Amino acid sequence: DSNYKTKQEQKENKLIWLLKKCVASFHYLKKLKSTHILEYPLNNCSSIHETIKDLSGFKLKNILQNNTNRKTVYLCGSFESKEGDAVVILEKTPFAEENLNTDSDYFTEKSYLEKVFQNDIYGDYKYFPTNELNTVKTTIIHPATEKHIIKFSGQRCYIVDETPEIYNDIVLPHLSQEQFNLQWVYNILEHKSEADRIVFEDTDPNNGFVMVPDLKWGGEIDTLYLLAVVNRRNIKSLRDLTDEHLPLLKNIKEKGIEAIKSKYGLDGTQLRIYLHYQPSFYHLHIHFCSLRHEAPGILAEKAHLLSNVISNIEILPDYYKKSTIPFAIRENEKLFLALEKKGIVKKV
Ligand code: M7G
Repeated sequence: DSNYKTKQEQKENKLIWLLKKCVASFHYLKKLKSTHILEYPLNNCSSIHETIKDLSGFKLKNILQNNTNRKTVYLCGSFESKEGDAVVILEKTPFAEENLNTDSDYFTEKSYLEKVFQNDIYGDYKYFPTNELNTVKTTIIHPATEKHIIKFSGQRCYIVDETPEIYNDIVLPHLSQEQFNLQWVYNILEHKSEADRIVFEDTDPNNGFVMVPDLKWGGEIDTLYLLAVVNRRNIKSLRDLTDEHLPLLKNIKEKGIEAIKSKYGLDGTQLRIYLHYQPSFYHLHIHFCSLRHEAPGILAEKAHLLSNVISNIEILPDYYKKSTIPFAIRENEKLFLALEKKGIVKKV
């Protein structure tokens, strides 16, 4: 009889334990949703990207930034009958050398000239090349989070000298609350998106990676921009790298260069290969860019050449755990507020 009773109690205890687990999981999911980790709707059916044909449904709210050097404008708005904000990026594309030949429509009557004025031997014209030669690279982010809107706003930047203490006490806890969703990265790794764009893949779980054209790349060789996304999911950024990752970093460098050489004919000496700190996306990835192209994010406060990274770790295995790594931050970012509260940065 007492044996039966203990068994009953055990069953009841197990049930209570299971119930408690369910409640905890529910609270955990709720918490994830309230942070920015689950920021996208789980149901993708309402995605603007399935149906959009033109920008007639775009309702412009404001211009986040107009970069005349890059001939790029960053717009914030929304789409008719779609929930949420959208960021639309319009970029006038560079000339592609492969289109500059005598057969191209630049030099036929399909493209036309409008004279503005003439003075002696000097003439000023507006030229209207055919549509094919005149594309505007367009990136649409929808639904866009507040963090996307901040990322593309032309705000004042500040340099923060991030010591390991600042990273561990302020930046890292902030990252677990606030970071961009990594679904697009996992979609690449799992061949759910951009599978037909893969330039190279090494499936090794530890040292492997997938190389794809970067979202920013318009496709001209002169502005070549590829991204190597590592298979491992536990490396957030440069900060996490130690000698344990040397085989991975060397593998990416060697095979990434080889892949670009064989597909695009561009030599390794013509590539700028680097990591960003801070990155926007905390899943390790390496940028491979044409040396001739001044891509966004190649400035000293953000880009770390892969060769330097490898060398620093070879000299000191935990170099990036111990060093102060400066980075630039916009004043409307939430992390800025956290750093400001601790007196680490101050608005000027
Ligand atoms: P980052 O160093 O984390 O941030 O780089 P950054 O945006 O400040 O440079 C992430 C890189 O991933 C950037 O170069 C983006 O252009 C690129 N990227 C972002 N998304 C959302 C995608 C995507 O969906 N597909 C591809 N192929 N590249 C992306």
